[in-house]
Amino acid sequence: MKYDHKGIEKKWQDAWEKAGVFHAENNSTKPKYFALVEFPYPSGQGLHVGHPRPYTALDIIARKRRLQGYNVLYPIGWDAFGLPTENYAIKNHIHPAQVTKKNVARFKEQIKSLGISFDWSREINTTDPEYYKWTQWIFLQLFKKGLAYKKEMNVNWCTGCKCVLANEEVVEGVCERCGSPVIHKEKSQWMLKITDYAQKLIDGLDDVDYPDRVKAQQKNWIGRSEGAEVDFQTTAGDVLTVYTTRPDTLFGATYMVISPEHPNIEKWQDKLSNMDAIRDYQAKAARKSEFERAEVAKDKTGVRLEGVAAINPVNGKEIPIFISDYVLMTYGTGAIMAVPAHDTRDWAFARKFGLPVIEVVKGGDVEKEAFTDCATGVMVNSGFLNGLTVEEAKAKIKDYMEEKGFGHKKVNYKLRDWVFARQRYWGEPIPIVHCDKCGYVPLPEDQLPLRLPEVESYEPTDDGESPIAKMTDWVNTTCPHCGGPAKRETDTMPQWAGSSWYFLRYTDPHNDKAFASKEAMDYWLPVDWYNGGMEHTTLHLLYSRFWHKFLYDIGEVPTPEPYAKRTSHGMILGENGEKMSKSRGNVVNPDDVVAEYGADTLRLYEMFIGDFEKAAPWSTSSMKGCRRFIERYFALQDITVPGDSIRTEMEISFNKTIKKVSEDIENLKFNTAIAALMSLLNEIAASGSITREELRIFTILLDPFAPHVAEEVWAVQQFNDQMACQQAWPDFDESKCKDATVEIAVQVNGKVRARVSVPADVSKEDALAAAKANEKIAGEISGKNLVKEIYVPGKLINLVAKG
Ligand code: ANZ
Ligand code: ZN
Repeated sequence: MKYDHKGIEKKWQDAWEKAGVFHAENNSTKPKYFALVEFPYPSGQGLHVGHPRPYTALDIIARKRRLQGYNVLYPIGWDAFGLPTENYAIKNHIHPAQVTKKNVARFKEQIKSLGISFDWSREINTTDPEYYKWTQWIFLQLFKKGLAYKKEMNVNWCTGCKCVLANEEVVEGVCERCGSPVIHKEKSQWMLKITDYAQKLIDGLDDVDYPDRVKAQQKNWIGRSEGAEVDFQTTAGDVLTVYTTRPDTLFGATYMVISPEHPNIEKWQDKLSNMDAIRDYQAKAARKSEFERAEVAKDKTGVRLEGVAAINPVNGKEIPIFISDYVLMTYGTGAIMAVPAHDTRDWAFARKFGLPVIEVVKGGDVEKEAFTDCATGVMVNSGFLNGLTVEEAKAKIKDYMEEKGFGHKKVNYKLRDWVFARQRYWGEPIPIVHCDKCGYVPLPEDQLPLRLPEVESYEPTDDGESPIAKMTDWVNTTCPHCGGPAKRETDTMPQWAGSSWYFLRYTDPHNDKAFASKEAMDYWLPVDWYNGGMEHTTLHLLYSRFWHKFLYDIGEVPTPEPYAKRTSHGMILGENGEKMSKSRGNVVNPDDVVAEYGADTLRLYEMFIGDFEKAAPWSTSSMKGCRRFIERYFALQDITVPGDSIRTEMEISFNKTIKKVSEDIENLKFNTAIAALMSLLNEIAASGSITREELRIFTILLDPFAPHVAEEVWAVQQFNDQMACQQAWPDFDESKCKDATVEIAVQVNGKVRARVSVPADVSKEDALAAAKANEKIAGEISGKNLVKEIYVPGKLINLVAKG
C-alpha cells in the first residue's frame, strides 16, 4: 500500500471534529488533565515553523493522556491585543479589529492543518469584549485592594512606539519590540503593586515543578537581598538613610552617594553653594537609561555637594556627599554609603575623585582593586568588629545599630511595580473614571465591559496621549460616585493583561456571570503541564503567577499556584544554524511542508529534530527521513499476517519499546521515543512480517506523534469500530523489557580483548567462566597469575593478570 498524506489528513481532521473526540467535559468521572501551551499572538506573518514545536509536544501529552483514560483539556485561543496589529492598522488604514479577525482566521486554518487535538469549542480571544470584560473586572478587584494605583513616575519611554514600557520590555537600553532607544520621562501612570507579592512569588516556587533554570531566573528577577538600613546624621541637621548589604563595612565608609533625583537635594538647596553644577548633572542623568547608569564598567561621574556632609555613625567622622548616576532612586533608599575598598563601583569612583580607600576586610590588595569576597576575609580597622569574619561582623553590627537606634535589618527586592498602562488604542480600556471631587473612581461592575470607542485614526498623539483622548464624547462622562462631570481614563492596558489569566477562562469560556465558575476551576485547576518560551519567564510567567496569587488571596481561585509543571522548548533555527528570518533567507514555511510532505511528517520531524529544550537547526534531509519512516510504517500493512498476539521473538523488543516511548514522552525526550519506534520498525521489517496485534500496538504508540496516518491504518485494518485516538495506551511487562542476552566487554589488564554473549541474568561466576572460555581471552591469560577479577554486571569484566 502506498502512503499519500493528501487524501488522509483533512479527512481525519474533519472526522475528529465531527465526532467531538477532543471536547473536554466539565463533568466527568475520569481523572482530569489540563495541558496548556502559550496562546499565540496572531501576527500578520502567519504561523512559522517554531509554533508547531510546543503545540505538537503537548499534543503528544494530551493524546497520550486520553489514551490513558483521562478527561483532557487542551485549549487554544488568541492573545490578540498589541502593537504590531495596531501599527499595521495605522499604516494600512484598517481597523485593528479587522486586522485581528483576518490574522486569527489564517492562524486557525494553519493550526487546524496540523491536526493538533485542541478543543476548539473553548477558543478564546483577548480582544473579545466578552473576554476583556473580565480582564477589566480583575483590574477593578486589584484597584479595590489598593494594588492598582496611579503614580507620577519616571518611566521608560520608547521613542519608536511612543509609549511607556515596563522594565521587562527594555533590553539593554532599547525597546524589546522595535529596537528604538528608550529614554526616561515623567508620566502619571497606572501601576500594579506586584512588589507586594515578591516574597510569595519566591516561596511558591518550592511547590511547583519548573526547570531549575526557570526558577533561578524568576528568583533572580525578583532579586531578594538581605541587608540593613542605616541612618547617617548630616550637617544640615537631618538624616540620610542608606540601604546596604554590607553593614559590616561601615568603618570603611569614606563618603556617601545619593541619586541625582534624591529629594534631599531640594531640601538642602539653600545650603548648597554649587547648585548650578548639581542641576546640570541632574539634567544629564535624566537623559540616560537605567541600564546605562547601572553598568559597572562605565566611567564614573558625579558632583560633590558643597555645603552639606554626613557623619559616620560608628566613628563620628565627617564624610562628603556626592550625587552620581550609578545610584538609582528606584532601589533601596536612593542613597548609599560608599565603601571603596570593598565595592567595585565605589572603588572606581574613589580613584577618580581622590577619595580615601580604607581596608576593613583583610584578604585582598585594595590598592589594586576592590576586595569583594565575603567568604574568606577577616575584619580590620573596624573597632569592636576587628577579628570577626564578615558573617559574624554583619550579625554583630546589625544588633549594635538596633541597640543604638541608628539602623535596622531590611530585606529589599529588585522587583519593581508593574507599569500597567499604554498610551495606545488596541488594548483593554482601563475602567476608571477621574472626578475632580472624588478622585479615581472605579466603574461599577455592571457597566463592564467598557468597550473601546470607535476612533478615526489610531496614531498616538504627539504629546504621547492615547488616540482615545481625542474622543471627547467618550472621555467626558459622569462620576459614578457623585454624579458630577468626570473624565474616563484614556490609557489602555499593556499586552500582558489578557494573558495573565486566560488559562482560567478556558475552564469555563462561555460564562457570562463570572470569569469562570468555581466548580469548573475546582475541577480543572491547577494546569497540570504548561509549556512556553524561556523569553516569558520574567514577563508572562511572573505576571500570571502574580494575578493568580492575588485571585487566590481574595477567594476567587482554588489554588495558590496556577501551573503545577512548566517546561520550555528551544527554538527552531534555519538550516544554516542561524535564527530564521526573512533577511537571512532561511525561513521554512510550515504550510509548504504540510502541503508537500504532510502534517504527520512535520509533527514527527519537529519532535525528532533534537533535544526539545534546546535550539535545533532545520534539516530538510532529516525531515524527508521522517516522511520515509511514515511510508514504511504504512507499508507494514502489506506484510501483516493474522495473529492476535506478539510473536515470541518480538516480545522483548515490543515491551522495551512500549516502556521507552511511555517514559520518554513524560521526560520530553520525544526524539529518542521516535528513534525507538524507528528501530522497532527496522526489526519488524527484517523479520519479514508483522502480526495484526503487533501492528495494532505499533499504531497506538505512533498515534500521538503522527495521528492522521495512525487513524488511517486503524480504519483500513478495521481493528475495531472506534478511532485510534480512542483506544487504550498499551502496557508493558517489566520482566520482558530486558534482552535475553547481553554483550559483555572483557578486558585483560584494562584493555578490551573480546566481547562475550551471556544471559542477561547471568551470575558473576558464570560470566567469569564464559569470559575465560573465550579463545582470545584464554590465550591472553594462559600461564599468567590472575590477581583480580572485576565484574560490572551486564557490562564489563576486567581480569588483572600478572607474570
Ligand atoms: C555598602 C557596601 C559595601 C555595599 C560593600 C556593597 C559592598 P544588592 O545586593 O543588589 O541589594 N546600593 C544600594 N542602593 C543602591 C542604589 N539605589 N543604587 C545603586 N547601588 C545601591 O546590592 C546592595 C548594595 O548596592 C548596597 O550595599 C549598596 O552598596 C548598593 F563592600 O553598601 B552596599
Ligand atoms: Zn465624583
